[in-house]
Amino acid sequence: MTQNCILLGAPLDSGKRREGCLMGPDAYRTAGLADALRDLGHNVEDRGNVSPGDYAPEDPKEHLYALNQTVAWTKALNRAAQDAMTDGLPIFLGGDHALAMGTVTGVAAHAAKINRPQFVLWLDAHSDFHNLASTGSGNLHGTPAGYFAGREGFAPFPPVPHPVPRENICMMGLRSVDPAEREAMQGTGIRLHDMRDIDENGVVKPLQSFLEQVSAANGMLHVSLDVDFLDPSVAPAVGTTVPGGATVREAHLVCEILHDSGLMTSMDLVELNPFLDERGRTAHLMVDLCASAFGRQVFDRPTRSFL
Ligand code: HAR
Ligand code: MN
Ligand code: MN
Ligand code: MN
Repeated sequence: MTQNCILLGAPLDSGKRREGCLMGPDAYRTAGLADALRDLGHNVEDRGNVSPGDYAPEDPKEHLYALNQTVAWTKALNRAAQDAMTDGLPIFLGGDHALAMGTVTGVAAHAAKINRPQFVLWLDAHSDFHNLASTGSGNLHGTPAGYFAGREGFAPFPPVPHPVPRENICMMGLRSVDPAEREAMQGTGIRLHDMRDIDENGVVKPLQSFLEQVSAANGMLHVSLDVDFLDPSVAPAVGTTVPGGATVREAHLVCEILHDSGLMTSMDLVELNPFLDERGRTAHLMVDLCASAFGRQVFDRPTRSFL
């Protein structure tokens, strides 16, 4: 299916202390993302970069790092996401994972407008399910899933009128989950697939099962791909490396199945830090994965062959 892909740069670098993710959008452009999607027959519009606008100076006594800046980004990205959803399939070029506070709440607001349920596939070493009280590091890129799932304890962030129901969230690749996050997710119905689960069962079965749920509900599906879903040996350009991640083929297979499902309606590419890359290899791998999610494959399979 031909998609109207809308590239939106989100050079947000405020979700943690180590800088460099602000270069992410340009690294994806340099690595040829737009042409890769066009070569697959899609329409591509690059809307340039979103800006957070003005925000108050940060309070040096504040435990939360760059709080005001991240609130400003959240508002701007929420608006940009709602706008883009009316025109096509947005691909948000991060930026660190704090951007998902804006992108996911924005796409979920759009889904509510058109009366469809929102689903989220979270591909990440981390669950990012803290709230502002539970984060030990004060790094807000550890909180977006908690925010869009509607956890309490997020003022001064905007309230979330359309939280993503926890039963509509699937996380794959987990291998770094803090005790407070584990407790907050326990018994909530979030589908949690850690790396052991993937070692034992592979990516296909858990993904298929989730996609069947999305399809049965006529849901919208947001896919949030964190670079650290992948093993750092193949994707070194990330600040928070956790060994034991997904292989190149596991990640491609997830993306290929996503394409065949025809269910994805929006996507984030996050946590790429080009300053840490080796001759662009991580940026190129992320572009290749995105291409798989938009139909690049050796031989065509019948659409929705997984169902
Ligand atoms: N859980 C840790 C914290 O809250 C680490 C969070 C790191 N998050 C990311 N994104 N790198 O997935 O500080
Ligand atoms: Mn196709
Ligand atoms: Mn993350
Ligand atoms: Mn992560």
